[in-house]
Amino acid sequence: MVDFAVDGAYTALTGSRRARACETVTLMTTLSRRCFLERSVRAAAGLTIAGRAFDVLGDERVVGAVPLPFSKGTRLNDALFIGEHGEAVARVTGSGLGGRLAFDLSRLSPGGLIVGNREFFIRTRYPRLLDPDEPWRIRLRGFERPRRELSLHDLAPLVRPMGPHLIECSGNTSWRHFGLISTAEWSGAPLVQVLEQFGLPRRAKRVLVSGFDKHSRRRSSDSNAGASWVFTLEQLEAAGAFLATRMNGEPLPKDHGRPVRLVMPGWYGCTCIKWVDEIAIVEDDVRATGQMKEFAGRTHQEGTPRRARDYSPAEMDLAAMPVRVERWRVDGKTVCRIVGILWGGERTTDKLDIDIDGHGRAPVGDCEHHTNATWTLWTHTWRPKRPGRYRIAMQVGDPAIRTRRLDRGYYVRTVDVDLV
Ligand SMILES: Nc1nc2c(c(=O)[nH]1)N[C@H]1C(S)=C(S)[C@@H](COP(=O)(O)O)O[C@H]1N2
Ligand SMILES: [Mo]
Repeated sequence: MVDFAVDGAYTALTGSRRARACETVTLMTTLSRRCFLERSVRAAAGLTIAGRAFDVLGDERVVGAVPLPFSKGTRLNDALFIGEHGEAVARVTGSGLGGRLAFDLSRLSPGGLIVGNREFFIRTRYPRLLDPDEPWRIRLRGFERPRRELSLHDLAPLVRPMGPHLIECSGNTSWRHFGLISTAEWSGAPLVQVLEQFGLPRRAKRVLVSGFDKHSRRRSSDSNAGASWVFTLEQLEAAGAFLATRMNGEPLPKDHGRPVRLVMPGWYGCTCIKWVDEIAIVEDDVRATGQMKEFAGRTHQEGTPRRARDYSPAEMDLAAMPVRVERWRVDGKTVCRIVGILWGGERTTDKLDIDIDGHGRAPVGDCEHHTNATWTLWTHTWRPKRPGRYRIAMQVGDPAIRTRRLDRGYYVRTVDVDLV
């Protein structure tokens, strides 16, 4: 009974958010809700589930992907992240090159880890000069066969489900509450397969992928027109690059590249060219594109190399940040439940640490990291002793894992906590 009440309270407090989220974010399914209840009931009874003991009042745990909130407690309003005054989240601003939409990360829940098409972050909106009624053609350059272009019809037989993949803008900052990051389920055609099918020359090494990028205004305040990136065939193969035509079961929305975009799993969003209209086999010493140069700093290059071959892969390192700090009242005390994400990198870790206010690192309470393709939700229980402002920094305690952004404090967030 207690658990039912807890679940009820939890739903009541998050209900309105969820109702709003319903439209576009996949929410807890009936099945996972049922599991949630079952697990809550079993946990409350003090049972051991899957070999793990539950200290129900002291330490809330995640079972599988479903969180068990404090079994006897009331959820209060969340503590707010401060010092992130900038653009609003969850509201589209600007148009064309300056068009943006930040996803509201604080809404993530274990059952809602796929972002709907209308909420997925946007960096550059549909170019006004593009005519959606024109049949789409991808120009081919440098291919062996006399073929000059590809149509969507040519791609169709190669399109298949690609599963969930996360995209993060390399310029994802606190200015938009770090909301230039999202995950969707994609369908597309593996790029290397497309190249091979349509006459990839045997000696080909580098491939240029370009997207339509003519906007009525050539420059916006923080970006330049011209979207293209040069990859090696090995990079495309290793990352599992694909030409996406569908997102969350629907044709790509206009702002996300309709009718076709590149998804480069594990690489920053600036390589995920939208409105792909040209694929070219290029010389080994080809010059870097304007896009590569523009994003050199944000993709951790050394300086701004002039040749494409001098760019290192624009991969996202493993990173983590808090996305919500829930305040709960449990036994007359304030207990915080920090919910965060872990993403990027090439291998999973069981060594995620949290450092609150520089008081030293502690392992995160609950984090089961099974994939690098998409984000993982973690939670950490924290009992602040006094009200105040706290800096939350994440670290990975595995020297074999590169974490350039975490090392620099890029995703550190500060919260204001009131005690009750
Ligand atoms: N043609 C084109 N493709 C583009 C861009 C662009 O400006 N023009 N921006 C890139 C950047 S910087 C990012 S982060 C991703 C964002 O993809 P999204 O808007 O679908 O989230 O698209 C990439 N592809
Ligand atoms: Mo980006």
